[in-house]
Amino acid sequence: MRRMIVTNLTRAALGVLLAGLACVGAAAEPSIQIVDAWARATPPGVANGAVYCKILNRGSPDRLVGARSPAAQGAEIHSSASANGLVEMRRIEALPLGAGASVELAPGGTHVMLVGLAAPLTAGAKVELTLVFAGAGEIAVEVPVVDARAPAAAHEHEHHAQ
Ligand SMILES: [Cu+2]
Repeated sequence: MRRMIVTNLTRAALGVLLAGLACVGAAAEPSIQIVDAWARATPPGVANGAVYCKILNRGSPDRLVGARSPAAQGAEIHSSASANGLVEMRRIEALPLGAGASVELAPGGTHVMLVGLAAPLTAGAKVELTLVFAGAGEIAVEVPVVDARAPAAAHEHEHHAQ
């Protein structure tokens, strides 16, 4: 009987110790960091929006494999390439992130496309976005909406021919 109590106490102590270790682990710096995120403001009636950011990978090689946002029906990873003066976009399944790499999602290049916006993206508002990585898991970011029409004319033209 006495021996059983001791065992239980030991278990409890071990549990506290493990909980402490778990906390230390959670406080460690994440291997993936999202910085300088922004979304382009969209005029009324436009179905899609684009999000840009920098992804810093301080850990081992990883991949961005998906995204989602409550602001849109879907979120896709797109790459862009210029050919004969036209910017063409296509959906990619994954964006590789080498060890120690810094990858920039920028107008005219790779971006996260918000497909089927619930409402126009208004400058000054914020969009919640969750990026899904194969290794690092899910990372949520708050993305400020910025009015920046000029640099992305080609990109928007591709989506919304007028
Ligand atoms: Cu796109």
